[in-house]
Amino acid sequence: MSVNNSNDYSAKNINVLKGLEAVRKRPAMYIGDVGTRGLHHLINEVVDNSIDEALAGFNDRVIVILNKDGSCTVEDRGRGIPVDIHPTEKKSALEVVMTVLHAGGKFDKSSYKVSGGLHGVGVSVVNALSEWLKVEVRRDNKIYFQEYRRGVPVENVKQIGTYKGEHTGTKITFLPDKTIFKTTKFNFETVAERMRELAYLNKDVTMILKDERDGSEETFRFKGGLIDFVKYLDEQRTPLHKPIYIEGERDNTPVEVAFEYSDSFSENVHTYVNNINTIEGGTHLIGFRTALTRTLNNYAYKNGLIKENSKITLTGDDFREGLTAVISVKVLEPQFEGQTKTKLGNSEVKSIVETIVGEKLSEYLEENPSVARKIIEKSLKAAEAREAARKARELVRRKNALDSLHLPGKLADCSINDPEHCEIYIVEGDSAGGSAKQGRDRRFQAILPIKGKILNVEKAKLNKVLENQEIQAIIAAIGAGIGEDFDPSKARYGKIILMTDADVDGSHIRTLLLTFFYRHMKELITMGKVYIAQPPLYKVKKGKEEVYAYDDEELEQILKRFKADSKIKTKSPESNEEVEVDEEGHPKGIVITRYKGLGEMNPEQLWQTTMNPETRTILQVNLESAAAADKIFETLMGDAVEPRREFIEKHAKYANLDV
Ligand code: 0RA
Repeated sequence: MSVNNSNDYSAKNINVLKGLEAVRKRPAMYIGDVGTRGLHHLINEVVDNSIDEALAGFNDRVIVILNKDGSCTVEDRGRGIPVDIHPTEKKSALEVVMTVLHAGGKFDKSSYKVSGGLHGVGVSVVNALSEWLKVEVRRDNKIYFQEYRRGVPVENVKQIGTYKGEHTGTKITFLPDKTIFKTTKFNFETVAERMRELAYLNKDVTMILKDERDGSEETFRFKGGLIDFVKYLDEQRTPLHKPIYIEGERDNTPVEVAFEYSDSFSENVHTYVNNINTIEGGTHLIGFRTALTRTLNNYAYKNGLIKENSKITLTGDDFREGLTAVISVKVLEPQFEGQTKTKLGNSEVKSIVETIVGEKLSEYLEENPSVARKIIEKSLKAAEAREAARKARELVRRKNALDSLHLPGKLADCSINDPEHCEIYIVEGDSAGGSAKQGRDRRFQAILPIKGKILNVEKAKLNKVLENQEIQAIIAAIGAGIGEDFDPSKARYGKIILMTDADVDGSHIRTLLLTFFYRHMKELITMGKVYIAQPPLYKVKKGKEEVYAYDDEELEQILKRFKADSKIKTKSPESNEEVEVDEEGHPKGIVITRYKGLGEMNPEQLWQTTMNPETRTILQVNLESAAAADKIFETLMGDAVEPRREFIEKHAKYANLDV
C-alpha cells in the first residue's frame, strides 16, 4: 500500500532536493565535521530522536546495532514516526521527517526537544549523508517502510507487513556515505559512551549496544539514574557520604540533581539540558551553585558550625572542592549560547533550579546532620587552603617587585643603557649613598644605598630572603631575577661594586652581601661581575698635598716620605686625628685623617679615592672568596655562639676576606 498519493514532483520536492544538497555540500555545518566525530554524530542524532520519544513518555528501550556491512541500526519502542499524509507537504509525514530539514521537531511542540548546537538537526541530515537509509515504522499494527539513496526516496512509503504485540516503534538503518566521511568505521566505545550517559540520564530506558562485527554487546540500564551516574563518576574517589538526590518541577521544567562530596579536591560537575551535555554550563548550573552555597552556609551558621565571630566565610569555591554532581533539566524551548552552543541561556531556569535545590537541600540537611557536618567540615578545610593559596599568590605577586620594571625608588640609576659599560655601587648607609650619588659619573654609575644589616636572619630560605626590602631592591636593580628564573645575561650592569665602611659593621654587611650573591646569584661571581670597592683608610695631608692610604702599610710609606724631619703626636683621641705639632703644640705640617666611614668623605673625595675608574682600586670577587664569605656567614649566623664570638675577635678586620 502506498501512503504517498502523489507521484509527481512538486515544487516542494525540488525544495527537498535543494535542502539535501545543501547538507551534502556543507556537511560540517550540520554535524560539525566529517571525521570520526561527525560520523558518530549520525548515530547520536537518531538515538537522540529515540530518547525524545522516551522523554515524551513513549519509549523504554533503544537498541543500536553496528552491522557487519558498516551500517548502523537504531531501533526504539517509541510511537513510530507518523506515516499519515502531511497536511501541507501532501505526502507521508514519514517521508517529510526523513527528507525535509528540521521537519522532525515540528510535529510535537509540547515535548522537550533539543535545539541549537549540533543536536536536533534532524534525521533528514543523517539520511542526506548516508549512501542508503532504510526506515521501518511500527504503528497501528502495521509495518511501514521507505528506503533512500543519499536522502532521495527510492519509492513511496509502503506497508510491508503487520505485527502482533503492543510495541510501536521506529527502526532506522543507514550506511554512512564514503564520499562524505573521511572514515566510516564506527567505534564501539564511542557509541557506548553516549549510550551509557543517556541510560544514566533516563533511568527508565534500557540502552543496548550490539556489535555484529565482533559479537560484543553491552546493555546499559541504571535504575538509580543520576545517583548511579554520580557513583560512576566518583568510582576512583572516596565519597564522604551517599549521593544526595533532588527532584522537582516548576513551570513545566523538571529538575533533577544528584551530588556527593569525595575526599578529592577537584570539582566534577556535569550538566544536561534535554539530555544534551551543556559543557559550557549556563543558567541551570548557576542556579544550582547559588542554592548550594546559600543553603550550606545558612545551615553552617544556624547550627554553629561556623562561629558567629569567626572571620571565615565559606564561598562558592569552598563548596565546590570535592564536589561531584550531575544536573539534568528539561526545558521546553531551550536557548543555547556560547562558543559551542552548549551553554543554557534561559534566564528563568536559574531561579527554578535555585528554588528547587534550595528547598530540598535544606530539608535534606535537617534530616541528615552527620552528612551536613561532613560537607561543612570539608568546605572549611577548603577555605583554609584557599587562604593559604592566597598568601602564596601574594608572595608571587610581590616577586613582581623584584623585576626591573619596578626599580627601587632609592636607586640612582645611570643614564646610559649598555650593561657592558655600566656599574652599580651598592653602598652602605644613606649618608655615604648621598655622597656617592653626588660624586659619581651619572652617565655610567648607578648608586643603590642600602640600610644597615641586610638580612640578619638565620640561614635564610629564599622566601625569607625575598621578604627583605634591601634584598628586593638589589634584585630589582640588577634586573636578572632570582631563584629559578635568575638569568645573569639580564643583569643591567657589568660591574656590581659593594662599597661598605671600613669598620666591623661594614665588613659584616659586606660579608652578608657576598653571601647573598654567592648563594643566590653565583653566576655573577663566576662571571667576574662582583667587586669590592676599596675606600682609603687614611688621608694624609701635608700643606696643600693630600694623599690617601688604603692600608696601614701604605700609610707608613707615606708618612715616611712626609715626615722626614717632623714629629707626630696625637692631638685628640676623640677626633682620631694625629697632628704634627710644633714646640707650642700648634698644628703644622702633616695631617692624618682616619676614615671610620664612607660618610666622612665628601663627594669629591669619594669620587677621587674610590669611584673614579682612572684612580680607584676595586677588587674582583672570586668564587673562593665568596665561598669564604659564605662560611663566615654560617659561622656568624649559625646557632653556635662560641665560634661566632671567636670569629669576631679573630677577624675584626676580616683578613681572610682578603679578595
Ligand atoms: C515526528 C513526530 C513524532 C515522532 C517522531 C517524529 C519520531 C522520530 C524518530 C526518530 C527515531 N525514532 C523516532 N521516533 C519518533 C511524534 C509522533 C506522534 O505524535 O505520534
